[in-house]
Amino acid sequence: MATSGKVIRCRAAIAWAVGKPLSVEEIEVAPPKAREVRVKIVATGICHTDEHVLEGIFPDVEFPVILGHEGAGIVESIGEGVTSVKPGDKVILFGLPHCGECSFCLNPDSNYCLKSHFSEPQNLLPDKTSRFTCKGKQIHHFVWISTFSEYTVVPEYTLAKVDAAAPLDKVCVLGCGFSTGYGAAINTAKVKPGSTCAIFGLGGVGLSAVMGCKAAGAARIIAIDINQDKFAKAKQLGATECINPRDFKKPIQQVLTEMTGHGVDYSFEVIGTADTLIAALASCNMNTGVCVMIGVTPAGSTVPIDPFLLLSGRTIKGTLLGGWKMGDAIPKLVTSYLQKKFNSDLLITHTLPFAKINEGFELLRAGKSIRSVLLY
Ligand code: COD
Ligand code: ZN
Ligand code: ZN
Repeated sequence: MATSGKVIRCRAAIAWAVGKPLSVEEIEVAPPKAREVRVKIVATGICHTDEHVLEGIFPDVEFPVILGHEGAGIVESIGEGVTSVKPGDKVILFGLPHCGECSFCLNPDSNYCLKSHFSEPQNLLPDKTSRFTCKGKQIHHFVWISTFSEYTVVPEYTLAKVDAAAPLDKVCVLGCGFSTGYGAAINTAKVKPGSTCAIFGLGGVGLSAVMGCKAAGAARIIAIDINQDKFAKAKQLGATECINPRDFKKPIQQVLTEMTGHGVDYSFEVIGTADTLIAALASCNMNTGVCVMIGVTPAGSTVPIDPFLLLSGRTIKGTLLGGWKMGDAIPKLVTSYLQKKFNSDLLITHTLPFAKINEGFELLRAGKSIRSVLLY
């Protein structure tokens, strides 16, 4: 491409400090170095982790920074040694890398790559430099991928080529939110056909867990939220019952235990509070019940768990990005999307031009959007 090897000037949304709105400005994006790829972002979703950074509750982020970790685009140019993509390819980027070489990538049971943010802070690219500058100042990267920029530079192991027929404005949500909830049911819980599931929290990730439970053949899918406006969509996506904890005097775990006899087979916590995590654990049956924690409680908080809940066999486990090894999984998920095996489009309630990014964050904070997608 004509821009290959050159610095590109484009728009990006810069987070200058915690608590400040993002500021859309012109930046310079340097060409990719070895094993890096420069991508023209076409669409990006606004996800909670970006908001957590702006609230100052996501650890180890240096400012100023370009956020965004759910995006899809087209390869503009590649650095030396890149073999998996070429200019013109459609790609989805992901904030949980898949290097294919570390001990966890080589372990078939894990997707937590050691190139992940919690092992190796990702405010710069692997060679410890940034490709972004604005007004002469270096701008930091975020979880390697910084999708809130028209052009971004990422390590090769944070993207995957997808089918050229994929609509990028729709499949961008496979980069985080959809895959997190859907995979939690399929990979982490390994929901069995005929089973009973309970999903706590019906935001984009919780609704994706509903879709995953349905795809896995669950017979009963009980959806729980304090906002009953969420129930219609949950039913459309596969929930068989919807309940509001505020409609009951007794604790929700007791309600669920009575509804199911001995508790559900699988519960999913997709809110991120201590109380709902304890309720989700206590809602699953005492022998084989599995509680999957998707939501993250505020940094530094602890959750008191009665060990007796675990004694007879209940399990509690966490999941990051739904347990998918993203490099392998993303092309296959896109194929399933194109074959209409799931309808992630229903998560996208708002589509906005990139310049309205702060409006997208407002919709998220007010609970008015499931997912907003920004188009460049
Ligand atoms: N009981 C029942 N429902 C509740 C309660 C409660 N006490 N409190 C809130 N809710 C409902 C809300 O009404 C809302 O419908 C839902 O819970 C939460 O939805 P959203 O839209 O705020 O959230 P999601 O689905 O987009 O994301 C939820 C996460 C839990 C994934 C997120 O907040 C989080 O913790 N992210 C970090 C961890 C992670 O895996 N992230 C991946 C995505 S970035
Ligand atoms: Zn996310
Ligand atoms: Zn790895």
